[in-house]
Amino acid sequence: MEQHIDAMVVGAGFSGIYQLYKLRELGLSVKAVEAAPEVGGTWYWNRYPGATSDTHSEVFRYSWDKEDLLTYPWTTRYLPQAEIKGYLKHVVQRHDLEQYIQLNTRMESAHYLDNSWQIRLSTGETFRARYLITALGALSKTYFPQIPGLDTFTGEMYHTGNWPDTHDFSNKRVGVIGNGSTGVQLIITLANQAKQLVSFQRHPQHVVPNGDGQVTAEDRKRINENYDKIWKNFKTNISGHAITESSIPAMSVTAEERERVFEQVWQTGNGIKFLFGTFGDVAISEEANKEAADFIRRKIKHIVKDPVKARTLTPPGGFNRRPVTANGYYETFNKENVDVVDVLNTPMEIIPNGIKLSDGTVYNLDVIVFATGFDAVDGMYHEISIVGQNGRTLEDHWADGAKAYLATTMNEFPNMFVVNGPQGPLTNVPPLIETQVDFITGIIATAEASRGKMATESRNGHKQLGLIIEVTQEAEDGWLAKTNEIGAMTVFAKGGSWLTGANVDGKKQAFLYYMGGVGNYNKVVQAEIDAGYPSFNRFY
Ligand code: NA7
Repeated sequence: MEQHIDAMVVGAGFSGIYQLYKLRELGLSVKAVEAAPEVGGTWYWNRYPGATSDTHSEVFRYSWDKEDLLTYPWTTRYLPQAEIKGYLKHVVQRHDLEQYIQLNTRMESAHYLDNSWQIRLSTGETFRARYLITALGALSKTYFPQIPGLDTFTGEMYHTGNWPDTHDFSNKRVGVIGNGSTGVQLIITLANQAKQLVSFQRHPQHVVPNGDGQVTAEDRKRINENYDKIWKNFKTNISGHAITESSIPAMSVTAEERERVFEQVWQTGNGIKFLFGTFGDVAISEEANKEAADFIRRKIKHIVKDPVKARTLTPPGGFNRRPVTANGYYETFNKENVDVVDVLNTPMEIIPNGIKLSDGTVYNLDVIVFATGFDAVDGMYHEISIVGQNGRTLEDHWADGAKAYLATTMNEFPNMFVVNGPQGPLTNVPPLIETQVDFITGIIATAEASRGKMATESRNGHKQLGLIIEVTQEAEDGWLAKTNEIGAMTVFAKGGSWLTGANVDGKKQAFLYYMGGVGNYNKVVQAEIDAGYPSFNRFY
């Protein structure tokens, strides 16, 4: 038996929760489904030791509930995972949204049939919804590289993005594969718990301290008084972080001044500020970027006492990935129980009792942790069968790489929207989600308004389906072309990371992110709204 609703929201993390709230505000009948046993999304699954947001606490939250914004407590400059999950749970309770959320439930398929979406859930239930909004998270499909011998290991094996309820590392020998933002947080934390910790590192990263610390009552008062300015800055700057960005070219100042500026950010944090707040061209000029990378290389040499470890930890190339930021990473390798090995030049294989390098060295391990990241942005979508108009599958539509107009919607998938989809800006995510959810909700409101009008005009009481909205192929292609063009102008083009799909073996490489800055992205979104959604087809 099909159950009829106005809208289905898939996922109950930052995106799904706000989308549910907004559609309820429109007066629609909405159901949200969430695979996990709790709300939280990314912040439910990523609960490895040390998991922390690396965005300042004051902007790692929603801005739409002003009262909550000013009163909900936090105490540190960056939020630990449990606090973020707790915050999202609080928002759900505060706005009485629990009744619309079905936990432990996945959407298995969605098929656009007879002008609405037929949706099948893992529980066996089937729904019909006029609108389908997927809020699956950009970093939710864990990536497990096929390292030789993977299945032979007899010890414990975990992925950071799917962490177990219980674990105990005391007195254990732990191998960590991966040293991105996740691996770095994990290594710093586990080094204090494990008997021995070895980082099996392929490419070293540039890790900048984050300047974490307590937020005092005075700090909070100042933040509260400045919130309007803080959000305005987010909406108009490049990074979307609570930092002052620089427009000064790195080479326009003396070497001493460059050193002073880099040092000041190194002392106060963080990695995003190091990229955008030191000099205005670190993300676009190879020369400026090299200056930043050289500074970090000098820091590593100075901090890490063992010259072999220091050499292994030093990245030879550019500072051209999503910045990694955490306190005390390089210092961690001065501990006797912590080591790092280079698995790019001495490739590894997993053996029953640990990891063996190509030079014959064997590391006996009790635990291997995969901090190997995600099949980012579109990874989760390949697990669901989504069929749009004329039998067009999302797999086909994304055969040459995932794409969505303004990261929110695709041609031939009418009345379907994705939150935080491909080609959105690389930025602080919660406020971006608000922009996208507001945009999506605005489009739905337009369709609903016309439906109301049709219903009024209908004399014979026929059920009216209302307006169907679909982005044009031209608009989608145009946005993709712009994204690729801008991405190619940045240092990230050579970064070989999840931003371009380069981290996953066999994945099509293209910019999954719009690198033109969140301010410019917001302008394009606003222009679309102001012009009455000219990039959309409408039909009944
Ligand atoms: P990342 O940043 O994608 O990092 C994944 C790490 O895993 C990275 O160090 C990879 O090395 C390593 N990796 C992946 N495959 C392998 C194999 N086959 N062998 C050895 N090492 C491997 O994921 P994170 O979870 O850390 O962070 C994702 C985002 O979450 C982050 O940017 C923040 O926005 C929050 P590589 O450098 O590719 O050689």
